[in-house]
Amino acid sequence: MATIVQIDPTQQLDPFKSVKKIPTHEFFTSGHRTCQGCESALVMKMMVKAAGPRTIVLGSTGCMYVANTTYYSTSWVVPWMHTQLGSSGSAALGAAAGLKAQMRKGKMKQEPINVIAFCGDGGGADMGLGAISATMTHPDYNLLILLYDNESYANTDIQLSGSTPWGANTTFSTPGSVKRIMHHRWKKNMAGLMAVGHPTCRYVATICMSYGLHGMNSIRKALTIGGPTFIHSLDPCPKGWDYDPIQSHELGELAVQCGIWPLYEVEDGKLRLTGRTQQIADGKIPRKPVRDYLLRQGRFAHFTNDDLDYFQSKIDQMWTKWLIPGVIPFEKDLAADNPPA
Ligand SMILES: Cc1ncc(C[n+]2csc(CCOP(=O)(O)OP(=O)(O)O)c2C)c(N)n1
Ligand code: SF4
Ligand SMILES: [Mg+2]
Repeated sequence: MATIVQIDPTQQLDPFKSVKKIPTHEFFTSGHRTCQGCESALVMKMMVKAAGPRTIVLGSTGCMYVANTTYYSTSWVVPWMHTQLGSSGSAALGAAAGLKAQMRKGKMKQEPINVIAFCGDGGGADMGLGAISATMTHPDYNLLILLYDNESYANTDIQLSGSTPWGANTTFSTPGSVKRIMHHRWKKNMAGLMAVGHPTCRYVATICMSYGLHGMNSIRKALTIGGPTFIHSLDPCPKGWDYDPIQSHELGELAVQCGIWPLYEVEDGKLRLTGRTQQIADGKIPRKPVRDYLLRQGRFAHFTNDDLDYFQSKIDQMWTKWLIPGVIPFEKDLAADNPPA
């Protein structure tokens, strides 16, 4: 017989109905040294604004640690702790378990406190994957892991990670005159991996803070549902992607609009496309060509037309063959592939 696990109450964070309803209080404020146009810094600001004041934030090494806590200054207004590069999962689980024990022993007031651990793509999709995966199998602790994905090990000068797109120019994959494409692997599918491999994780979502209300409401939903939850955010990074910082917001929108970054959530095993992605899938707005997105970034400046066509064919394949790319079959298409007898 399955063990029934008692999950502690969570804060009931209703979605913000519109941008006008978003509170003006800031819990991630001035004092950081991220680059101009850094979308990951925006993610931190919106993440903790969505969560509210009764929140503990834990962050693994990376730009969002180093640039946010330099020389005894910090932009965090809520309690914050640094954790080692690969240990956002362990830190989240440990903090949630510690709070639970303190409250059970009467050493702290019983109240729901949000525990959010963030990690970069290097820290989350590569180095800390094991700890995150283990944490997602503990249904009796309330915590959120937010992976902010700038598609490189940005803080140490833009080395490629398992989340770097095919062909991108990084300090580990600089195009040369003999060999143009130096990175041949397709981006790792973290949200799909978390959703499919961890039935104890009740909520997984992809977000991009160019759609801020959507991103904040996904965070509020994750924290309200409780148990271990996971959100993957795509964050344009002017330094690593090589573009003028003024374009950050637009690039995030383009990533969604060209279909390279589908927005979806998996709640209790049920998949739902969200935001612009849903509108594209419903045929309400067209999916833009991926070249519109790639050619805005210096990291793809060496692409030939053949490279762009190949990239487009991979995105098309994601959209026609998979609903969560690479993991969950797209039902509409499966039906077409296998017509009823
Ligand atoms: C175990 C370990 N290896 C290497 C480093 C050096 N290091 C510090 S930050 C960083 C980059 C992390 O990349 P990511 O998690 O993607 O975060 P980003 O810097 O892109 O925000 C690296 C490799 C470290 N701190 N710890
Ligand atoms: S390198 Fe990228 S992620 Fe790091 S602070 Fe600069 S813009 Fe932000
Ligand atoms: Mg990174």
